[in-house]
Amino acid sequence: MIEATQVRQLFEELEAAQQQCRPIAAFSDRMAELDLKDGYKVQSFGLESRLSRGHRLAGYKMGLTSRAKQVDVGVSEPIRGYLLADGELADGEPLARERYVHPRAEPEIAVRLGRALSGEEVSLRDVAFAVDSILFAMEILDSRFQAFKFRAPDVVADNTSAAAFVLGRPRRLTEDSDWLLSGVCLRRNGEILDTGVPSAVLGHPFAAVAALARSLAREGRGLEPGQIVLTGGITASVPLMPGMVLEAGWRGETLSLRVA
Ligand code: OOG
Ligand code: MG
Repeated sequence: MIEATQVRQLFEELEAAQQQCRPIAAFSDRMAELDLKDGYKVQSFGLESRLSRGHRLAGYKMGLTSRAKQVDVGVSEPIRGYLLADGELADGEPLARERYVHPRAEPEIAVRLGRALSGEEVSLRDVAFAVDSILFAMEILDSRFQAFKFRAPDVVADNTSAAAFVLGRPRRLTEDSDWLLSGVCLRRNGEILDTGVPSAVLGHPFAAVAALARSLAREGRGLEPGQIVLTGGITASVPLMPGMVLEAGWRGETLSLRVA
C-alpha cells in the first residue's frame, strides 16, 4: 500500500505528462508492489483535485469490458474511471492531435441515468430501471504512459486513459429493443476497419453499469440522475493521426472524428 504523499506525487506526475503531452514510464516498472487499490487511490485523489479546481463530474466509464479491449491492452479485468464535463466533444468537432500524447478512439454504448443507482447488489434489472436513454458514443483515450504500456494499477491511476468523448443522440429503450446485436461499423478515411456489437461488452452493456455501481458502492459512492456512463470499447481502439477521419456507425447514426 502506498502512502498519501506518494498518492499525490503519482497524480502530479500523470498531470504533468498530460499537460506537457510527454509520456512517462509505467509506475509499476519501478513500484512492483503497486496494487489496484493504490491505483484507485491515485484516481480518486485526481478526481478530488480536479473538482476542487472547478471541473465538473459528468459521469463515469468502464473499461476493458470486451474481449477486444482486453486483448488490445493486455489487461483482462474491467476497470472504472470518471468523466469530466469539459471532456465532451461535439460530433464532428475537430480533435487537435497536438493536445494529446498518443490519442486513440473506440466506439462504445453510453447510458444516461434518469434515476440514482447505488448499492453492492445492483442488478441488470436495477440498471434498466435507472436508465433514461442509451447513446452511441466514441471515447477518445490517451494513456499518459509510454507506448500505451501499463499494468492494471497504472491505468487505473491514470483514470483509465480517459481523454474525451463524443455522444450520439439519446434513444429510449422502447424505441430500440433489438439494439444489443445491432452492428457497429468503424471506418477510417472511408475504409472499414472493424465491426462489433454492443453485446460484446460483458454480454450486455448494462452489466458494465451494474459492475460500476457495485464498485462505487464499495467506496460509499453512487450514480446520480443525469450522469453519463460509458460502458467500454466494443472494438479495439484506433490510433488517431493528423488528417484522419474516423467514423463510427450504429443504427442509422454516424459519429465522426476529424483529427487536426
Ligand atoms: C484503457 C481504457 C479502456 C475501454 O473502453 O475499454 C477503455 C485503455 O485502453 O487505455 O476505456
Ligand atoms: Mg473506453
